[in-house]
Amino acid sequence: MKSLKGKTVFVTGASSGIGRATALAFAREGARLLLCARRLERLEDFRQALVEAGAPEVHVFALDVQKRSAVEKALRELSSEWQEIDVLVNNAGLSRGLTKLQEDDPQNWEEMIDTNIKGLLYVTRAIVPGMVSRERGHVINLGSTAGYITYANGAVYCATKAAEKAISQGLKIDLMGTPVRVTSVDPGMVETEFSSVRFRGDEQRAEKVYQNITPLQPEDVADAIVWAASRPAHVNIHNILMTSIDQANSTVFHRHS
Ligand code: NDP
Ligand code: 8X3
Repeated sequence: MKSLKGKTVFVTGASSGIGRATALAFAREGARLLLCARRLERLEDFRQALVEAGAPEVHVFALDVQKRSAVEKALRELSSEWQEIDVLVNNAGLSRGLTKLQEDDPQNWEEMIDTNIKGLLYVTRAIVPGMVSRERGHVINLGSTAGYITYANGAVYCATKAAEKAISQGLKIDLMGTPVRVTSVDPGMVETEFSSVRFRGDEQRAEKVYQNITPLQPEDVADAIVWAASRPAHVNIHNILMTSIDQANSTVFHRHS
């Protein structure tokens, strides 16, 4: 097992759900944490818990990964002690709506594509060259069961996660000959703010998603991410496809009566 103590881990979208749980899990391993999201106050409130859990240092900053020039500027202007990122977790992401494609609002598509695909690319492009030149690093992307099988009314969200799968595979190929690793962690349903964001704050509709079913918890996904990051340096975990016991794929669920 590779120790993560003192390693610098950058998690995008750490203000909620899987990103937040992942930051905490890396803190418990003694990693230094660099965290971003749009809601800076949430990250600031979270900082003390991370230090208490074991993170020797925590730096948080506001960033909207949809904005290319903001991503480039923020990462270029990081102070020297935060420049050498060992693990990048491209977690920031969202879904908007659950609607037939022909009836959907294109604004929903823009948000999902700009965040889940373009945002991931902007952050990766800014950080991976440094990993290559330092001859160490690991990129861990959040995929989904939605990237394997498209479900009804979710064409564009599923397309963004299929794109994440292709990008993770392509990045691995392009990094051949370097020691930089690439992993895609691909969960099924996880109980986070994801559905509340998808339904723009309609909590009743969001709660129904998780009714009569055991979803994954964000900590389950965080465990898998830390496991992938802590494999020996010569081991590259390509994918971790994971669901709760009540899910077979993105369309087959077992709901308790
Ligand atoms: P949450 O809504 O709980 O968390 C999403 C995080 O992403 C928040 O911290 C949010 O922060 C951040 N984020 C969203 N947009 C941006 C942006 N433009 N710039 C920076 N940060 C952003 O959802 P999850 O934890 O469930 O989702 C995390 C990832 O996991 C996503 O990529 C999602 O697609 C993926 N996933 C989720 C599954 C699920 O069932 N929940 C299953 C499979 C994959 P803020 O709003 O403060 O910017
Ligand atoms: C999130 C899981 O099934 O809600 O990627 O799309 S799902």
